[in-house]
Amino acid sequence: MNEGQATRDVEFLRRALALADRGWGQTAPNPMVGAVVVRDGDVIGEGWHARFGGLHAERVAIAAAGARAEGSTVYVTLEPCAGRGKQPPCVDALIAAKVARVVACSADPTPLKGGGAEKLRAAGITVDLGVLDADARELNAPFFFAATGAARPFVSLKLAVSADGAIAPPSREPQWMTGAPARAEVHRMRANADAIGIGVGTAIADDPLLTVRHWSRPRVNPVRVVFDSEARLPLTSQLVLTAPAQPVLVLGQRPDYGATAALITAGVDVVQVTSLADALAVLHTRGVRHLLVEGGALLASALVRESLADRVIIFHTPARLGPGAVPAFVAGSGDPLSAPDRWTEVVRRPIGDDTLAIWAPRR
Ligand code: AOF
Ligand code: ZN
Repeated sequence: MNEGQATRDVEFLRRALALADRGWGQTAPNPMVGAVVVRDGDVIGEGWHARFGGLHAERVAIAAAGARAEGSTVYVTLEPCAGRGKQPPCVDALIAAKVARVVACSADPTPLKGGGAEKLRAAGITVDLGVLDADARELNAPFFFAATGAARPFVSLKLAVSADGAIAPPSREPQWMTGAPARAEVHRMRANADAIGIGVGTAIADDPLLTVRHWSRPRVNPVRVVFDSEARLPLTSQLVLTAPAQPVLVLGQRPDYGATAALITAGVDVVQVTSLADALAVLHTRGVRHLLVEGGALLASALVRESLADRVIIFHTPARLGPGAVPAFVAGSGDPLSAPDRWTEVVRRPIGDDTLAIWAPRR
Protein backbone atom coordinates (compact mmCIF):
# COMPACT_ATOMS: atom_id res chain seq x y z
CA MET A 1 0.00 0.00 0.00
CA ASN A 2 1.40 3.42 -0.88
CA GLU A 3 1.74 6.23 1.61
CA GLY A 4 -1.06 8.31 0.11
CA GLN A 5 -3.46 5.41 0.47
CA ALA A 6 -2.48 4.88 4.11
CA THR A 7 -3.06 8.58 4.84
CA ARG A 8 -6.46 8.47 3.19
CA ASP A 9 -7.36 5.34 5.15
CA VAL A 10 -6.62 7.17 8.38
CA GLU A 11 -8.62 10.21 7.26
CA PHE A 12 -11.73 8.21 6.38
CA LEU A 13 -11.50 6.20 9.59
CA ARG A 14 -11.27 9.46 11.56
CA ARG A 15 -14.49 10.49 9.85
CA ALA A 16 -16.01 7.10 10.75
CA LEU A 17 -14.95 7.59 14.38
CA ALA A 18 -16.62 11.00 14.41
CA LEU A 19 -19.81 9.40 13.06
CA ALA A 20 -19.58 6.63 15.69
CA ASP A 21 -19.54 9.32 18.37
CA ARG A 22 -23.05 10.40 17.31
CA GLY A 23 -24.31 7.27 19.08
CA TRP A 24 -22.91 8.60 22.38
CA GLY A 25 -25.18 7.59 25.27
CA GLN A 26 -27.53 5.63 23.00
CA THR A 27 -25.83 2.32 22.19
CA ALA A 28 -24.66 0.76 25.48
CA PRO A 29 -24.03 -2.06 26.15
CA ASN A 30 -23.28 -2.16 22.42
CA PRO A 31 -20.34 -0.16 21.12
CA MET A 32 -20.58 3.06 19.14
CA VAL A 33 -19.74 2.28 15.53
CA GLY A 34 -19.41 4.50 12.44
CA ALA A 35 -18.94 3.68 8.74
CA VAL A 36 -18.04 5.53 5.56
CA VAL A 37 -18.38 4.18 1.99
CA VAL A 38 -15.82 5.59 -0.43
CA ARG A 39 -15.56 5.21 -4.20
CA ASP A 40 -12.89 6.85 -6.35
CA GLY A 41 -11.94 9.04 -3.40
CA ASP A 42 -15.49 10.32 -2.83
CA VAL A 43 -17.68 9.61 0.17
CA ILE A 44 -20.87 8.04 -1.22
CA GLY A 45 -22.47 6.86 2.02
CA GLU A 46 -22.19 7.35 5.77
CA GLY A 47 -23.80 5.70 8.75
CA TRP A 48 -23.56 4.99 12.45
CA HIS A 49 -25.12 2.71 15.02
CA ALA A 50 -27.64 5.18 16.40
CA ARG A 51 -29.28 3.16 19.13
CA PHE A 52 -29.00 -0.15 20.99
CA GLY A 53 -30.82 -2.85 19.01
CA GLY A 54 -30.99 -0.70 15.87
CA LEU A 55 -29.34 -0.94 12.46
CA HIS A 56 -25.58 -1.36 12.35
CA ALA A 57 -23.36 1.35 10.90
CA GLU A 58 -22.32 -0.54 7.76
CA ARG A 59 -25.90 -1.32 6.75
CA VAL A 60 -26.89 2.33 7.12
CA ALA A 61 -23.87 3.50 5.11
CA ILE A 62 -24.33 0.90 2.36
CA ALA A 63 -28.02 1.74 2.04
CA ALA A 64 -27.07 5.41 1.66
CA ALA A 65 -24.58 4.54 -1.10
CA GLY A 66 -27.08 2.36 -2.98
CA ALA A 67 -25.89 0.52 -6.10
CA ARG A 68 -22.73 2.63 -6.24
CA ALA A 69 -21.40 0.61 -3.27
CA GLU A 70 -20.21 -2.02 -5.78
CA GLY A 71 -16.42 -1.88 -5.97
CA SER A 72 -16.20 0.62 -3.09
CA THR A 73 -14.10 0.69 0.06
CA VAL A 74 -16.00 0.59 3.35
CA TYR A 75 -14.33 2.19 6.37
CA VAL A 76 -15.75 1.02 9.69
CA THR A 77 -14.60 1.50 13.27
CA LEU A 78 -15.32 -2.11 14.30
CA GLU A 79 -14.82 -5.34 12.39
CA PRO A 80 -18.10 -6.01 10.53
CA CYS A 81 -20.13 -8.53 12.48
CA ALA A 82 -20.33 -12.16 11.40
CA GLY A 83 -23.16 -13.47 13.58
CA ARG A 84 -26.83 -12.76 14.12
CA GLY A 85 -27.88 -10.82 17.24
CA LYS A 86 -30.68 -8.26 17.27
CA GLN A 87 -29.41 -7.42 13.80
CA PRO A 88 -28.35 -9.72 10.95
CA PRO A 89 -24.64 -10.07 10.12
CA CYS A 90 -23.10 -7.02 8.45
CA VAL A 91 -20.75 -9.25 6.45
CA ASP A 92 -23.75 -10.50 4.47
CA ALA A 93 -24.71 -6.95 3.52
CA LEU A 94 -21.13 -6.11 2.48
CA ILE A 95 -20.84 -9.25 0.35
CA ALA A 96 -24.25 -8.64 -1.25
CA ALA A 97 -23.25 -5.05 -2.05
CA LYS A 98 -20.09 -6.40 -3.75
CA VAL A 99 -17.75 -4.00 -1.99
CA ALA A 100 -14.08 -4.41 -2.91
CA ARG A 101 -12.33 -3.57 0.32
CA VAL A 102 -13.07 -3.12 4.02
CA VAL A 103 -10.81 -1.15 6.37
CA ALA A 104 -11.67 -1.54 10.07
CA CYS A 105 -10.14 -0.28 13.29
CA SER A 106 -10.61 -3.09 15.81
CA ALA A 107 -11.53 -6.75 15.78
CA ASP A 108 -14.95 -7.53 17.27
CA PRO A 109 -14.03 -9.25 20.56
CA THR A 110 -17.36 -11.05 21.07
CA PRO A 111 -17.83 -14.76 20.26
CA LEU A 112 -21.26 -14.02 18.75
CA LYS A 113 -20.21 -11.29 16.33
CA GLY A 114 -16.45 -11.77 15.83
CA GLY A 115 -14.73 -13.39 12.84
CA GLY A 116 -16.18 -11.07 10.19
CA ALA A 117 -12.82 -10.30 8.55
CA GLU A 118 -12.26 -13.95 7.72
CA LYS A 119 -15.71 -14.32 6.17
CA LEU A 120 -15.18 -11.22 4.05
CA ARG A 121 -11.80 -12.48 2.85
CA ALA A 122 -13.33 -15.85 1.99
CA ALA A 123 -15.76 -13.93 -0.23
CA GLY A 124 -12.86 -12.23 -2.04
CA ILE A 125 -13.03 -8.88 -0.25
CA THR A 126 -9.73 -7.27 0.79
CA VAL A 127 -9.72 -6.58 4.54
CA ASP A 128 -7.34 -4.38 6.52
CA LEU A 129 -7.83 -4.54 10.26
CA GLY A 130 -6.08 -2.53 12.98
CA VAL A 131 -5.91 1.02 11.61
CA LEU A 132 -6.55 3.55 14.46
CA ASP A 133 -7.16 0.54 16.68
CA ALA A 134 -6.20 2.37 19.89
CA ASP A 135 -8.51 5.31 19.15
CA ALA A 136 -11.45 3.04 18.42
CA ARG A 137 -10.83 0.98 21.55
CA GLU A 138 -10.65 4.12 23.67
CA LEU A 139 -14.01 5.34 22.34
CA ASN A 140 -15.60 2.06 23.43
CA ALA A 141 -13.30 1.17 26.33
CA PRO A 142 -16.12 -0.14 28.59
CA PHE A 143 -17.37 -2.44 25.78
CA PHE A 144 -13.91 -3.91 25.17
CA PHE A 145 -13.38 -4.30 28.92
CA ALA A 146 -16.68 -6.16 29.31
CA ALA A 147 -15.68 -8.46 26.44
CA THR A 148 -12.66 -9.65 28.46
CA GLY A 149 -15.14 -11.35 30.79
CA ALA A 150 -14.39 -9.08 33.75
CA ALA A 151 -16.89 -9.49 36.58
CA ARG A 152 -16.90 -5.82 37.46
CA PRO A 153 -17.76 -2.63 35.57
CA PHE A 154 -15.18 -0.52 33.76
CA VAL A 155 -14.48 2.24 36.28
CA SER A 156 -13.83 5.83 35.27
CA LEU A 157 -12.86 8.16 38.10
CA LYS A 158 -13.50 11.84 37.56
CA LEU A 159 -12.28 14.73 39.66
CA ALA A 160 -11.65 18.45 39.43
CA VAL A 161 -8.30 19.40 40.90
CA SER A 162 -7.08 22.88 41.79
CA ALA A 163 -3.67 24.19 40.77
CA ASP A 164 -2.50 23.25 44.28
CA GLY A 165 -3.73 19.66 43.98
CA ALA A 166 -6.92 19.88 46.05
CA ILE A 167 -10.57 19.03 45.43
CA ALA A 168 -12.30 21.14 48.11
CA PRO A 169 -11.44 24.18 50.23
CA PRO A 170 -10.53 23.82 53.92
CA SER A 171 -14.15 24.49 54.90
CA ARG A 172 -15.34 21.61 52.62
CA GLU A 173 -17.97 24.09 51.41
CA PRO A 174 -18.92 22.94 47.92
CA GLN A 175 -17.43 25.28 45.39
CA TRP A 176 -17.49 25.24 41.59
CA MET A 177 -13.94 25.21 40.41
CA THR A 178 -14.25 24.34 36.72
CA GLY A 179 -15.72 26.50 33.97
CA ALA A 180 -18.91 25.86 32.02
CA PRO A 181 -17.26 23.85 29.18
CA ALA A 182 -15.74 21.39 31.66
CA ARG A 183 -19.06 21.07 33.48
CA ALA A 184 -20.84 20.31 30.21
CA GLU A 185 -18.18 17.69 29.46
CA VAL A 186 -18.92 16.00 32.79
CA HIS A 187 -22.59 15.73 31.86
CA ARG A 188 -21.59 14.30 28.48
CA MET A 189 -19.46 11.72 30.31
CA ARG A 190 -22.37 10.87 32.61
CA ALA A 191 -24.49 10.12 29.55
CA ASN A 192 -22.03 7.37 28.60
CA ALA A 193 -22.14 5.66 32.01
CA ASP A 194 -24.57 3.05 33.35
CA ALA A 195 -24.03 4.28 36.90
CA ILE A 196 -22.62 7.35 38.63
CA GLY A 197 -21.05 6.77 42.01
CA ILE A 198 -19.88 8.92 44.91
CA GLY A 199 -18.75 8.36 48.48
CA VAL A 200 -21.15 9.31 51.23
CA GLY A 201 -18.88 12.14 52.40
CA THR A 202 -19.31 13.84 49.05
CA ALA A 203 -23.06 13.17 49.12
CA ILE A 204 -23.26 14.95 52.48
CA ALA A 205 -20.88 17.82 51.62
CA ASP A 206 -22.12 18.60 48.09
CA ASP A 207 -25.69 17.23 48.07
CA PRO A 208 -25.47 16.50 44.31
CA LEU A 209 -28.25 15.29 42.04
CA LEU A 210 -26.00 13.16 39.77
CA THR A 211 -28.32 13.36 36.78
CA VAL A 212 -27.47 14.07 33.14
CA ARG A 213 -28.18 17.71 32.31
CA HIS A 214 -26.59 20.10 29.80
CA TRP A 215 -26.45 17.15 27.39
CA SER A 216 -28.92 15.10 25.38
CA ARG A 217 -30.74 12.41 27.27
CA PRO A 218 -29.05 9.02 27.35
CA ARG A 219 -31.07 5.99 26.26
CA VAL A 220 -31.06 4.78 29.87
CA ASN A 221 -30.49 7.22 32.73
CA PRO A 222 -27.52 6.12 34.83
CA VAL A 223 -28.38 4.70 38.24
CA ARG A 224 -27.05 6.80 41.08
CA VAL A 225 -24.85 4.91 43.52
CA VAL A 226 -23.61 5.95 46.96
CA PHE A 227 -20.72 4.06 48.56
CA ASP A 228 -21.93 4.47 52.10
CA SER A 229 -20.57 2.02 54.70
CA GLU A 230 -23.07 2.80 57.44
CA ALA A 231 -26.00 4.07 55.36
CA ARG A 232 -25.54 7.68 56.47
CA LEU A 233 -27.05 9.20 53.30
CA PRO A 234 -29.36 11.95 54.63
CA LEU A 235 -33.08 11.45 54.05
CA THR A 236 -33.26 15.14 53.13
CA SER A 237 -30.60 14.86 50.41
CA GLN A 238 -31.48 15.59 46.81
CA LEU A 239 -30.57 12.00 45.96
CA VAL A 240 -33.08 10.54 48.40
CA LEU A 241 -35.79 13.08 47.59
CA THR A 242 -35.59 12.20 43.89
CA ALA A 243 -35.12 8.43 44.38
CA PRO A 244 -38.72 7.49 43.57
CA ALA A 245 -38.32 9.06 40.10
CA GLN A 246 -34.75 7.98 39.40
CA PRO A 247 -33.08 5.05 41.14
CA VAL A 248 -30.56 5.45 43.94
CA LEU A 249 -28.54 2.49 45.21
CA VAL A 250 -26.71 2.59 48.54
CA LEU A 251 -23.88 0.09 48.95
CA GLY A 252 -23.02 -0.34 52.62
CA GLN A 253 -20.66 -2.59 54.51
CA ARG A 254 -22.20 -2.19 57.96
CA PRO A 255 -25.41 -0.37 57.14
CA ASP A 256 -27.23 0.85 60.25
CA TYR A 257 -30.49 -1.08 60.57
CA GLY A 258 -32.76 1.89 61.29
CA ALA A 259 -31.15 4.09 58.66
CA THR A 260 -31.48 1.31 56.11
CA ALA A 261 -35.18 0.89 56.85
CA ALA A 262 -35.76 4.64 56.49
CA LEU A 263 -33.86 4.80 53.20
CA ILE A 264 -35.83 1.87 51.81
CA THR A 265 -39.09 3.53 52.84
CA ALA A 266 -37.91 6.62 50.96
CA GLY A 267 -37.45 4.56 47.81
CA VAL A 268 -33.70 3.95 47.99
CA ASP A 269 -32.27 0.51 47.27
CA VAL A 270 -29.79 -0.59 49.98
CA VAL A 271 -27.47 -3.56 49.45
CA GLN A 272 -24.95 -4.90 51.94
CA VAL A 273 -21.51 -5.55 50.50
CA THR A 274 -18.30 -6.92 51.98
CA SER A 275 -15.72 -4.74 50.25
CA LEU A 276 -15.19 -2.22 47.50
CA ALA A 277 -14.47 -5.04 45.04
CA ASP A 278 -17.67 -6.76 46.16
CA ALA A 279 -19.60 -3.51 45.62
CA LEU A 280 -18.36 -3.42 42.03
CA ALA A 281 -19.32 -7.09 41.57
CA VAL A 282 -22.84 -6.27 42.80
CA LEU A 283 -23.08 -3.44 40.27
CA HIS A 284 -21.92 -5.82 37.53
CA THR A 285 -24.64 -8.35 38.38
CA ARG A 286 -27.10 -5.47 38.02
CA GLY A 287 -25.93 -4.81 34.48
CA VAL A 288 -23.60 -1.89 35.16
CA ARG A 289 -20.79 -2.10 32.58
CA HIS A 290 -19.49 1.44 33.02
CA LEU A 291 -19.33 3.17 36.40
CA LEU A 292 -18.34 6.83 36.57
CA VAL A 293 -17.12 7.76 40.05
CA GLU A 294 -17.17 11.44 40.95
CA GLY A 295 -15.43 11.50 44.34
CA GLY A 296 -14.54 12.05 47.04
CA ALA A 297 -10.91 11.60 47.97
CA LEU A 298 -11.37 8.47 50.11
CA LEU A 299 -13.34 6.54 47.51
CA ALA A 300 -11.06 7.73 44.70
CA SER A 301 -7.96 6.73 46.65
CA ALA A 302 -9.35 3.30 47.54
CA LEU A 303 -10.23 2.58 43.90
CA VAL A 304 -6.77 3.58 42.72
CA ARG A 305 -5.00 1.71 45.53
CA GLU A 306 -6.93 -1.49 44.79
CA SER A 307 -6.26 -1.18 41.02
CA LEU A 308 -9.98 -0.77 40.37
CA ALA A 309 -9.79 2.50 38.43
CA ASP A 310 -9.52 1.99 34.67
CA ARG A 311 -9.39 5.68 33.81
CA VAL A 312 -8.64 8.69 35.98
CA ILE A 313 -10.20 11.80 34.45
CA ILE A 314 -8.80 15.00 35.89
CA PHE A 315 -10.05 18.49 35.17
CA HIS A 316 -7.16 20.73 36.17
CA THR A 317 -8.41 24.17 37.14
CA PRO A 318 -6.35 27.35 37.54
CA ALA A 319 -8.00 28.03 40.93
CA ARG A 320 -5.98 27.64 44.13
CA LEU A 321 -7.69 26.41 47.28
CA GLY A 322 -4.91 27.29 49.70
CA PRO A 323 -3.40 25.60 52.75
CA GLY A 324 -5.62 23.10 54.55
CA ALA A 325 -7.64 22.25 51.43
CA VAL A 326 -8.73 18.63 50.85
CA PRO A 327 -6.09 16.81 48.75
CA ALA A 328 -7.35 14.93 45.68
CA PHE A 329 -5.94 11.62 46.88
CA VAL A 330 -4.78 10.14 50.16
CA ALA A 331 -0.95 10.03 50.28
CA GLY A 332 0.50 6.80 48.92
CA SER A 333 -2.51 5.88 46.74
CA GLY A 334 -0.37 5.54 43.62
CA ASP A 335 -2.58 8.02 41.76
CA PRO A 336 -1.54 9.74 38.51
CA LEU A 337 -0.78 13.03 40.30
CA SER A 338 1.76 11.53 42.69
CA ALA A 339 2.85 8.46 40.68
CA PRO A 340 2.54 9.42 36.99
CA ASP A 341 5.03 6.70 36.01
CA ARG A 342 2.36 4.11 36.80
CA TRP A 343 -0.08 5.68 34.33
CA THR A 344 -0.31 6.48 30.64
CA GLU A 345 -1.81 9.78 29.64
CA VAL A 346 -4.39 9.03 26.93
CA VAL A 347 -5.87 12.53 26.64
CA ARG A 348 -4.66 16.04 27.44
CA ARG A 349 -6.47 19.03 26.03
CA PRO A 350 -7.66 22.45 27.07
CA ILE A 351 -11.34 22.79 27.84
CA GLY A 352 -12.34 26.40 28.46
CA ASP A 353 -9.91 27.76 31.09
CA ASP A 354 -9.34 24.24 32.42
CA THR A 355 -7.26 21.30 31.18
CA LEU A 356 -8.66 17.81 30.78
CA ALA A 357 -6.24 14.93 31.39
CA ILE A 358 -7.23 11.27 31.18
CA TRP A 359 -4.96 8.56 32.52
CA ALA A 360 -5.02 4.79 32.05
CA PRO A 361 -3.14 2.44 34.40
CA ARG A 362 -0.02 0.69 33.08
CA ARG A 363 -0.94 -2.89 33.80
C1 AOF B 1 -21.14 -4.01 13.48
N1 AOF B 1 -21.64 -2.78 13.21
O1 AOF B 1 -22.65 -0.91 13.83
C2 AOF B 1 -22.24 -2.50 15.49
C3 AOF B 1 -21.68 -3.77 15.78
O2 AOF B 1 -27.56 -7.37 18.80
P1 AOF B 1 -26.87 -6.75 17.62
O3 AOF B 1 -27.11 -7.54 16.37
O4 AOF B 1 -27.15 -5.30 17.46
O5 AOF B 1 -25.30 -6.92 17.85
C4 AOF B 1 -24.60 -6.16 18.78
C5 AOF B 1 -23.16 -6.55 18.70
O6 AOF B 1 -22.68 -6.32 17.37
C6 AOF B 1 -22.24 -5.73 19.59
O7 AOF B 1 -22.08 -6.31 20.86
C7 AOF B 1 -20.95 -5.73 18.81
O8 AOF B 1 -20.24 -6.95 18.97
C8 AOF B 1 -21.45 -5.65 17.38
N2 AOF B 1 -21.69 -4.24 17.04
N3 AOF B 1 -21.13 -4.48 14.75
O9 AOF B 1 -20.71 -4.73 12.58
C9 AOF B 1 -22.18 -2.01 14.16
N4 AOF B 1 -22.81 -1.75 16.47
ZN1 ZN C 1 -23.03 -5.62 12.27
